[in-house]
Amino acid sequence: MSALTSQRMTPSEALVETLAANGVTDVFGIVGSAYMDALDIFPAAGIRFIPVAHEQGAAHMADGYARASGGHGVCIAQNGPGITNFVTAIAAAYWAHSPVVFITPETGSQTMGLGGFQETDQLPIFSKITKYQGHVNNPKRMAEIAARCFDRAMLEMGPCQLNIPRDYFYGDIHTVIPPPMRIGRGAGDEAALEEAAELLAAARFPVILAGGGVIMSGGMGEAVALADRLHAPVCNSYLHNDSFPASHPLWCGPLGYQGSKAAMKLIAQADVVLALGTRLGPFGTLPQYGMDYWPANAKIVQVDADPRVLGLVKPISVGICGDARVAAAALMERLKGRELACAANQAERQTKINAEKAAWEQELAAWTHERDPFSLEVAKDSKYMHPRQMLRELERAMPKHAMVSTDIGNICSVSNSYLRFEEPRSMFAAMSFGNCGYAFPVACGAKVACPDRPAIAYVGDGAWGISLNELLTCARAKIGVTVVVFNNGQWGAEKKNHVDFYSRRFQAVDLVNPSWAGVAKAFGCEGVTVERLDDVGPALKASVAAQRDGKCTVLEMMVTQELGDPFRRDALSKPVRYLEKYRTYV
Ligand SMILES: Cc1ncc(C[n+]2csc(CCOP(=O)(O)OP(=O)(O)O)c2C)c(N)n1
Ligand SMILES: [Mg+2]
Repeated sequence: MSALTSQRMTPSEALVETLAANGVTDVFGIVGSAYMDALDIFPAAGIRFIPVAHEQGAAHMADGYARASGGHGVCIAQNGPGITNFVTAIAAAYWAHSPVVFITPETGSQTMGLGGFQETDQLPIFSKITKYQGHVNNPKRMAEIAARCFDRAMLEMGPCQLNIPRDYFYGDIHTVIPPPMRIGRGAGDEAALEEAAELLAAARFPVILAGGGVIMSGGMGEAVALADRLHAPVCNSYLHNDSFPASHPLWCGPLGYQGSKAAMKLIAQADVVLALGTRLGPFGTLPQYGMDYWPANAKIVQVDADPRVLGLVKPISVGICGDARVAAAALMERLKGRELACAANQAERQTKINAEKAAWEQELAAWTHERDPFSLEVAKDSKYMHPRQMLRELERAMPKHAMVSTDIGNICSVSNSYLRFEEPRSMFAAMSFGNCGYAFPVACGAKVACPDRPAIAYVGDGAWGISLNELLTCARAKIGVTVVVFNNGQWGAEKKNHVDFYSRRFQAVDLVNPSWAGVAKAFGCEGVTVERLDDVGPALKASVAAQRDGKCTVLEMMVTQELGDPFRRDALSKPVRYLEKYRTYV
């Protein structure tokens, strides 16, 4: 019988059939009575339920799964506390533009408002971090509203909530299972595309800024073709180092915090920037290394699938609401046979690109440790590794097709200079939401989605404390990931602010750690303590080999307490105190 024929079923069956119709094979969560009636039939629908340690982990895993696979990531939890545990991870998925469908069973419709058990109003909590909130207000509408969540998550690229009063899983209904509705975005407005093509054809120094939209649209090939045609240097947008192949001669590296000076120096010279699939987020375009590189006088052509971000942060000359891949192809088509002003100085431009890249490589190679007074002091008598050297060793040993997730912290930020990729869906950084504890569960979800690719999480030792509970999930479900824990014994990124702004009045930034390798072993995972640079590469390779056997390994990197540039130089100021008792706190 076709799915479009109405059939008698229960709402639980309608939900599970809708998941199956959307190709769902994995769901993350913690078991709960609220949705047990649906969970019971997951196996018969070919859906694996992956039990986690904390619901935040489940939603992060759904995010990682979505980012790695390009499909939906799905999670579910018990009404009330299970659902509120989702909040941080859903906010993170929102800013990562992940099509996560999170299913939120709610307290029963008969007692809602009476303050019964595990009751809270579950829609307002997520109202600002979802693209759509579907509330099943009648059990007969289960399939319709569930299907809409899946459709909208893809249409708008972000988390959608499916809220279901728990008594609505039961019943006797007749329903159709709506087939998935995937709407193509197209290239965008014809006139805008024409205007953009004209600007690009007249440009003397065009630069492409390849953003997350290139990855999500599957448009890397089109971006490469366009770059080749224009012979334009290509920068990755902040934390999207996988938006353009690093081995390509036109690749210049990422903009933003701890990004590539070559990319910054080259985009600074642009007369036309094609911002392809990027919202030009404010944090990702801030001055770095003392350089205000954004080309304020350049013409900016911005392409994004979300019309609301066009011209939002940076003034633009042309805005194109379209799919990055299709828009790039359409621009290519419009440049066909056209004379390009930038063809005249192509060789000169490549020479500049090569020179800037070589200079940056040289600088990085010589930048073996941080050189500010605090860093020199703390590293002087340390027997541990300099973080930058350790990151370089990881880079050298990085396996092909690796997926790397990165957390929020000083060393994770510095790693931005050392993460280069050839293929899309390879870098999963905690994006603009910036929550510590993101990387590990996201790597777990990515690994479940792509079991044949190596999955590696970079995590600071502070952030590790937030997320390490999911080692249980890895051990139980045999999820083979490598966690590189940077053990510097401090919440380093915040300590850096104490150094730079608070006269080293350290407070709550020093960490007393157990042996993280020992902890990993106690959880049933592998654990290795690495103290020497020579051991970094072999340890990474061995852990990646062990992933094939479903083994999760924690590599505990013993590093000095030196600290790279601060995160929020832009947002902090020197303390001012007026009251006598605080006078010395400056
Ligand atoms: C959930 C959450 N809590 C607090 C912060 C503030 N914060 C940003 S970076 C940081 C320190 C990270 O320390 P660690 O993970 O050890 O990495 P390190 O900076 O030492 O490399 C903190 C606490 C945050 N971003 N997210
Ligand atoms: Mg730390």
